[in-house]
Amino acid sequence: MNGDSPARSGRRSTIQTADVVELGLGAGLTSVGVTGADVFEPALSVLPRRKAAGMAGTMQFTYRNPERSTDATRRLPEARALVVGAWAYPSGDEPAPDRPAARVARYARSDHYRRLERALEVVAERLGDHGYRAQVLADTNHLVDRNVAWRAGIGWYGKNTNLLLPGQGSWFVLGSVLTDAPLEPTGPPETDGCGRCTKCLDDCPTGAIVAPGVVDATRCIAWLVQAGEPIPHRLRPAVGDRLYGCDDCQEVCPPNQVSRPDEVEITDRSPNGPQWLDVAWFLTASDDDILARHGRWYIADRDLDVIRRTALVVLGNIARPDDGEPAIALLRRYLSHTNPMLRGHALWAVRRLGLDLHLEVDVVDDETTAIEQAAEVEARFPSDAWHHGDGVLPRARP
Ligand code: B12
Ligand code: SF4
Ligand code: SF4
Repeated sequence: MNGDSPARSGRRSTIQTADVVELGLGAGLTSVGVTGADVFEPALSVLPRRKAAGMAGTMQFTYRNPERSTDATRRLPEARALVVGAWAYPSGDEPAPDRPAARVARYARSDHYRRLERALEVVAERLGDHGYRAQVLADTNHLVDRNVAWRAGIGWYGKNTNLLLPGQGSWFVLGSVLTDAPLEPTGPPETDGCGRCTKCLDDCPTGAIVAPGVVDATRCIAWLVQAGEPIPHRLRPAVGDRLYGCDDCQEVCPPNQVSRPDEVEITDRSPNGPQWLDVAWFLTASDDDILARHGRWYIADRDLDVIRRTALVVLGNIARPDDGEPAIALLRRYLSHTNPMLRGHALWAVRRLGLDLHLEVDVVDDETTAIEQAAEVEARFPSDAWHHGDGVLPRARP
């Protein structure tokens, strides 16, 4: 997976924070910072609280073992510092095609994580040349990436929980190099760049940002489309045309409205793949074909029916009368699919499109009905305690 540059000899030569920052910027990172390898306290206290409040749903990632994901020395006991970098991805949009098409969030249109890792590997290799151990960690279960970036002072926690870089916004992926080099930290943390703005809270289509800095993942479309369970009924219309990821809370964010000075350069350095994908293709392609094109996406248990389930919801949300027979043929096929979750989502799409008369929905069996009934469960509303934020970061009150 990620590179580990072990000390190449017993001898170590000096390397300064300024050197690694310059190296990272030269490798294409937009911002580079350094923080110590001590425990990431905010996340250590927040992860278990969010989990206990039911806001993590079935998510694992950093939630699986907060003691590990907030303590880099679990990975490298002699670690002294983390060099964190932000890799920019294009923020542009493509016009929607004239056929039922599903939307992919910007960060997932191309393998920006791989490009981020390559840039971080340049830093790791140089640390290795100086005789230090260095490991690249980007988007793993082992480290809370945003907390590292925040403590290194490269950006602030937006109320949508994304990490924003001053003057650059949040269209970045984040990763770090863990090292035993005694690098001086950058910083201090940025306390607040949001001010009185609340646009992301107001405009999230599912109300998933339940308080400033608090996302309830069980309502967040970015998680719903990845999770292996049926998508709750009341949230299916809000999924809209999104097949993978959701960008709404970043699209409405004022700091992201300002065009980045180097957007053209970013697009050259890290070009994006298509924004729009053919829904019918996902409902007819084999597992192997889907994996060949989109295998780098997180798909719960690598079960491609999870993607097909979301494609059925998208079809139910966006099909138009003039899509006619092809959409009906696809839904007919899925009404008798062997997977009851897919039968249930097809049934929902049929009803949403008012196609009940064209299709024999009375064939619906008990198993499908049970799954759909379970998906009727109302999304929870967390206690008022969350409406005051986590209170673990020093910042101005909204
Ligand atoms: C789990 C996860 C998710 C989950 C949960 C997200 C969440 N907000 O918790 C889901 C699947 C929903 C998700 C969605 C997305 N994710 Co995600 N995700 C992760 C992952 C794997 C772990 C994050 C984590 O530990 N969350 C746990 C909670 C506790 O952390 P937190 O929300 O940051 O909590 C902090 C704040 O609450 C803050 N805080 C505390 N009190 C207060 C008070 C106030 C007022 C404020 C403002 C903040 C604040 O301190 C807390 C502790 O650090 C990381 C990768 C990694 N290994 O770190 C990527 C990561 C966070 N995701 C990323 C991305 C790109 C996204 C999406 C934009 C993708 C998309 N377009 O669909 C969306 C954004 C949704 C959103 N608004 O967060 C990037 C973020 C880049 C950035 N610029 O911030 C990361 C870092 C991946 C990467 N390596 O680049 N993600
Ligand atoms: S990613 Fe979408 S659903 Fe999740 S918090 Fe942001 S706007 Fe809401
Ligand atoms: S939309 Fe406003 S409140 Fe939300 S993250 Fe952006 S600046 Fe902050």
